[in-house]
Amino acid sequence: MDRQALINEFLERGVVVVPGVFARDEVEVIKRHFMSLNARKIGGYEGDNITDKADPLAKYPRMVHPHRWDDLSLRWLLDDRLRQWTTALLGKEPYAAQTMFYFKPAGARGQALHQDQRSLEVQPGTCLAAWMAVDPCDEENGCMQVVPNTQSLPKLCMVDADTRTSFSGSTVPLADWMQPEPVIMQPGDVLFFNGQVIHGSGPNTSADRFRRSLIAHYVAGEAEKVAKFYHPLLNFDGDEVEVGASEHGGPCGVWVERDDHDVLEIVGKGDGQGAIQYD
Ligand SMILES: O=C(O)CCC(=O)C(=O)O
Repeated sequence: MDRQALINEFLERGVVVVPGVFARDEVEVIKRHFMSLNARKIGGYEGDNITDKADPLAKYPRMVHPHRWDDLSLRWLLDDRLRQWTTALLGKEPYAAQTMFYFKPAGARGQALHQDQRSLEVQPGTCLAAWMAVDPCDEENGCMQVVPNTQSLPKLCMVDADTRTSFSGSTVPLADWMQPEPVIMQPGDVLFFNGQVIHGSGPNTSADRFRRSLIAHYVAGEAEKVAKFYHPLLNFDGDEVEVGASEHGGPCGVWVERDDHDVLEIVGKGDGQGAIQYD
């Protein structure tokens, strides 16, 4: 594996897959651990409001912030391999903000395209996701979809998502020059992408395959504020780090057509008005 080539890829495209960060037997232990928690109805996130009992996600709700009560999740979040990779990609050791586990069983909806910075609201700087495949992921079982080269975009204004294919209710529109790419991964591979990168996933259309993933979000070490939902941040030694609470909202970008080409216009707070070229 050419480490520097992977770092360069991240710097150029805002996204990179590092193969085999975790070994297959480690991932197997993680998989069994979360399946056992789910079987005991421990840790399912209720904030997604999935009330239809026939929805596959009702039986397998994602977990949000399990590192706050689950030692395995905490150890994974602060694992030295993730410390090394996140530090190499960001140029400075970040703080840990979040873990999530997605089960995504057969028939489950995906998550519409979005930017994580919209949720974490890191200031200054941005966040970095480390998304580990627990199962082989491909288009059939709803692998991740990313839009490379969107790492420098500002936050985009959200619109309603199609909730027949997405469990989350909002999404970001794409410019005419953007094309989501499927990310094919094997268990133990980690996809890294920064907080502005547009990403999401489609439904799991397989007959019987899960598409499980363990996800961490980190924030760049110079951050002074992060949305309250992600407090407390941790450093890689597991100590809590004090930062301020950022607010949601503020100016955001919408695509407008100019000379047959989509460009971004920033709307929102009065002083943020005006068209900016972000292509
Ligand atoms: O795993 C997925 O399907 C989507 C995950 C995601 O978008 C995220 O972690 O921000």
